[in-house]
Amino acid sequence: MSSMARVTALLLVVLAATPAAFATDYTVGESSGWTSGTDYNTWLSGKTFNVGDSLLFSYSMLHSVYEVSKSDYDSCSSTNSLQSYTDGSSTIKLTAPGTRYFICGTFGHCTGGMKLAVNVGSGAGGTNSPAATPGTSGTSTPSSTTTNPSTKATDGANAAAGRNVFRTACGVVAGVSALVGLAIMG
Ligand SMILES: [Cu+2]
Repeated sequence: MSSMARVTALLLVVLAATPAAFATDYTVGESSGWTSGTDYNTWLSGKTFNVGDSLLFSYSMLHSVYEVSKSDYDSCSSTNSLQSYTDGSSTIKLTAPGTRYFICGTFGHCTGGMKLAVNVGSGAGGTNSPAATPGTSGTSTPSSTTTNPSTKATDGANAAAGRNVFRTACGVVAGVSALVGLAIMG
């Protein structure tokens, strides 16, 4: 039984550690890379980004990557950028949940659609909850079913005892009324 518990504990540790193992490196724009003329909303569709994932921007010297605020993303302004990358191959790690905004710094490229907003989820919770459910339901269900028959047995015994008391009372009443009847006649 203790070895069983040890296996379960080990399994829970492995499951808790899995999200890190599923960290994904996304190449922005796939084979097209980070360039003008690519629809990055199409590239984003169907993808979920979590903490621990990375974005790889691959681009020629005509382009650059500027991480900016939401308002600068909307207005395509790179003057107050949070980070800038110009080396042609930039890996950006998604370290916290929230939305990250990237634009190209070359004039006209962002307004032409060379911009990317990535929604980063926490990545926790979804993998933890299904693992916890089978373990707890498996141990609690059999113990509750074994208590039910014993309570039914005592209920039955109480009912039988009640019937016996009723029968005795009937006998006493019958005996008393018979004696009363004899007394009246006599
Ligand atoms: Cu560009």
